[in-house]
Amino acid sequence: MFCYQCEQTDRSGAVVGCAGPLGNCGKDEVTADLQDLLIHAVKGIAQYAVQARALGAADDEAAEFILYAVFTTLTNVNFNPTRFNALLKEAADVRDRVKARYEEAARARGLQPVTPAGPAAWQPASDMDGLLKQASGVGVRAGIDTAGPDVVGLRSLHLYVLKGICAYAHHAAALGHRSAEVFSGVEEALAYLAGEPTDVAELLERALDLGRLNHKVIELLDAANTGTYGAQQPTAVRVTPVVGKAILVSGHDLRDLAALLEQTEGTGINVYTHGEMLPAHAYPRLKAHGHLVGNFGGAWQDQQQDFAAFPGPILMTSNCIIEPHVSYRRRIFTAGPVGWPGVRHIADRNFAPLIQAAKALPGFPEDGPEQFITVGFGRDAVLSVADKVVEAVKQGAIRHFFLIGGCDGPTPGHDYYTELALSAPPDTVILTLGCAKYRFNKHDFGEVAGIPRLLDVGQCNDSYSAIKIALALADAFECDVNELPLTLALSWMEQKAAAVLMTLLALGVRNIHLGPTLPGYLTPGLIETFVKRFGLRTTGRAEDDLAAALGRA
Ligand code: FSO
Ligand code: SF4
Repeated sequence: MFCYQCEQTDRSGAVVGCAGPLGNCGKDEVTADLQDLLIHAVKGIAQYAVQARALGAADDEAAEFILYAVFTTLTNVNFNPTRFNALLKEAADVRDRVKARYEEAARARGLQPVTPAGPAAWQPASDMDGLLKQASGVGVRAGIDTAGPDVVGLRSLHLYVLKGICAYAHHAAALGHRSAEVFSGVEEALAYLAGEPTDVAELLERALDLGRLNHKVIELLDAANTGTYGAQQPTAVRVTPVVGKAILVSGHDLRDLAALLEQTEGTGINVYTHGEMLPAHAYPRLKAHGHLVGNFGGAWQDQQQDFAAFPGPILMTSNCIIEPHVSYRRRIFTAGPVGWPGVRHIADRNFAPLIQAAKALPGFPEDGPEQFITVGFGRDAVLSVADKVVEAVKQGAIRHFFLIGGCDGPTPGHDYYTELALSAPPDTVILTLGCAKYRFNKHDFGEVAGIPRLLDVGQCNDSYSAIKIALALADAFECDVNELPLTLALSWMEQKAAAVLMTLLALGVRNIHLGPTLPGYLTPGLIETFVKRFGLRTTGRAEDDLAAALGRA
């Protein structure tokens, strides 16, 4: 096992990375190795898919399988080796189907089909020992001795950005929003990696291309979410319990939540959001369900205490899952790409077992004290007051904007984001998104120039909205986005954030504060390149970064 895809990675040895038997997230070495092999297998599908698509014989079901399979390998998504064993067999079948379609299309045009080398030729070993042997040669560090650390670092960056893209595109596809351009971009990027590229400059340019592709993907996801459930509206969300039976829903998948809300309608069971599901309260067609009563707990890393204290079943619709504690192991369920050995999985959005569990569990015996936070400042809500904001900046009432968000994590360095938000002066506005918001979203920031100082844009999946807001402000001030009085402080914990980072860099956004540490797969040489070319910097001391930001404004 070797894995360095997330911010939690092991930094205690000479080489940064989790090397087993257990990663810091709890991923065991069998699961990690099977995930590596699954990535190898989907590269093989992609090699044939690129050829098939070029001949007009695209297999979009295969493309969706790729999104799903890659999503299962993201940090804190799926820890179940049995699922990976099955996915590997399915990947080989999908590859054979795409290959057959391609060869038939080629022959129909009088062409001799090509046989790509590398992952396309992979055949799954018949037993676990054989699969693990196969996995040992295909991990992210394969080729490090010959290609060198910078090449391997950039290939890793490429893969992880692609993982983020696949996760976002999977969520969009779940709501029926699919794009041939995205499918094709994902297939091409995987096929490119299958060829073990070695050109550093080309790898970097193509990573930026992936950032551009991700921009299209998050636009697609934004259209899927707002098109299906309406544009987010500022909404007060109760953060304390309501008496009665209860179900808690975590993760990012709005379609899963919507299905659960429909199935619990009229049952008397209250539904609560956890972690990244919080912004769901702001979507008109989700909040119309009166039994979506509130938000419970904090960010993903608090889930063991939050779930233990919750008196009903819990549904994880995407990352981040942590090893379920024995106190709630029998009442947590997974859906979609998520998995944990021994935890009941609901693959078809039939949540009857969850509803039955809710009825059998006590629920909350009484109401908690009334306490609310406000969410729902997606692009529509913020841009509807853009004139007011621009005027307030021109008159000096608003001095600076901070975008403080991303993916939270358990390491102590994440306190930086809390300190930065809490020490930002009263004439500043804080935009936030992702689970990093839980570091400060229950604090009362008050208002400035008639608008709330804390604007919750949504999930990390809503980064399209944040980008749209920044670009619209730049337009309104007739300046470049880098000339805005705006500081971006992002925590990148996992691969979706890596995708968003590349999107921002590809859009020309400079001087991003990234932390709390930089990705382990970026070598010192690559970091130097990122610093020089994009002004990328690590988060420093909050007070220094704050002073620098305000001095610049
Ligand atoms: Fe957080 Fe987890 Fe949204 Fe990430 S719950 S850490 S990028 O997976 O997803 O912000
Ligand atoms: Fe380590 Fe992160 Fe990989 Fe888990 S996902 S094994 S914590 S690098």
